[in-house]
Parts: sequence; C-alpha cells; structure tokens
Amino acid sequence: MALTRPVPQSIVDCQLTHISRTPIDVERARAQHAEYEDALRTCGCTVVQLPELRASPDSVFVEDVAIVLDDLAVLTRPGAPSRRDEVPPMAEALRPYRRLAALEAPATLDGGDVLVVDRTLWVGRTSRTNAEGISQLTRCVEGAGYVVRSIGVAGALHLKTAVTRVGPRHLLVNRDWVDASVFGGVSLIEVDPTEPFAANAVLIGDRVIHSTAFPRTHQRLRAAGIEVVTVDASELAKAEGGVTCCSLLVRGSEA
Ligand code: CIR
Repeated sequence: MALTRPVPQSIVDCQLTHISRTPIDVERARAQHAEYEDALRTCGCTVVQLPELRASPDSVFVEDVAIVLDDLAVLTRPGAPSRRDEVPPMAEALRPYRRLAALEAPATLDGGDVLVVDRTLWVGRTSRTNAEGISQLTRCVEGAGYVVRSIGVAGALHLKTAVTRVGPRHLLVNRDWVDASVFGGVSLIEVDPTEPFAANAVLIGDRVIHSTAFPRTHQRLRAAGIEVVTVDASELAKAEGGVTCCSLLVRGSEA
C-alpha cells in the first residue's frame, strides 16, 4: 500500500533549502502527482490518498513525517517547524496498520533522511535531522531488531537526495553528497555526473520509479538489469521534492 496526499495550493509557499524559488504551476503539479500515483499502481501498490492538508504547504511530501517499518511506524518531528502540523494526521492514518512510536522535542528528524537497508536504518545528519533525533529513533527501533547508523550528508537536503535503494543489493548514489564507501555488501550505481539529483528513486518490488529528468542515469539502471518506470516530476522538483517523498509505503497491508 502507498499513502499519498494531494498537492495543496499553498505549495507555492513551501520550504526551500538548496534551490531558489521559481513559480510552481499547481495544476501541473497535481497532474504530475496523479501520474506518479498511476506509476505506484503500475508497480503493484494500492494507493490510498489521504485528505488534503490545505494549510500545510509541504504536506504532499508524506515521506518526511513517518518511518514505516514492518514491525512499527515512528512518527518524526520534522526539522522545519512549518511541517510539524503534518504529524498528527499521519498518526491517525497509520494507526490501523502499525504500532506507533513518536519522536519528541528537542529531536528533529525528517523521513527523507532515513534509508532502510534490510535491518539497518542509515540516517543522514542534515539541517533537518539532529543527534537527538537519531538517538530517539534508535531507542524506538532497537527493540524490534533494527540497527541505526548515522551518516554525513553534504550539499543535499536529505540522505535520500543522495542515495536510495534500487534493488535488493543495489544502491543508486551521488558520491559528491555522501561517502558511499560505508555501505557494505551492496553494488553501487553512480548517477550520471550531469544529473546530480538523479539518486532519488522509489523501489517497489523489482521496479523503480524515477523522474524523466534523468535519462542518462536511466541507461545506467537499465544496464544493471533494473526496470525503470518514469514520471514527469518537474513541478514538485521546484518544491525540492523527489519521487520518494511523495509516498509512504506500507508493506503487507490491504487498503
Ligand atoms: C521541504 O523542504 O521540506 C520540502 N519543500 C521538500 C521535502 C522533500 N522531502 C524529501 O526529500 N523527503
């Protein structure tokens, strides 16, 4: 199952960290978001669209407010104060599917900083995720058998801007933003140097959803035997969002 939220009109006032503000065509963003939801269905997900949060400009980026594991879900405390109102409605949405834990002040952590590889949670140290956030996350998940390892991120908003999983043993990475030598037992596929933002991809089963903006990196994925489903995500990219941020995947759940 994939949880999504509609694009609110207020997205024009979204948070921006590493890019400058350019006008967002909200209707176009909504059409691209619908195309993204279709891609999730193509990959076998049941899409459950949660209600729109009109007053929360970044609420389409549901990935940042919870970490959904097989055993539990952890509600985050987003690094941007403007995003904290997104958390209580996500708690209600997840309660039917998972035992819930929650981070508390002074912790900050965005879901975009958490990369799950088997039973290891790699957590990026970024402007959104602090040491207390990483400590509290560790305490929430260690009892369920997960290991948390923190990793530096330079120049990117989130860890998953710099590296994501694209196969059971494959990571897609921009090595300018993260030290990929720490990942053991996996094959690394590097983004094409002309496509620095291409490391963000959604893995569902044996397919990967990826933005049409990165054709050279698609060639690298396909050469590694990975099936790529492309979506135009250009309007949401103006809000500094990639493809992972627009869904929360809940494994083993019926809608
Ligand atoms: C923000 O700055 O919070 C949003 N404008 C973009 C969040 C993107 N989320 C993600 O990469 N996980």
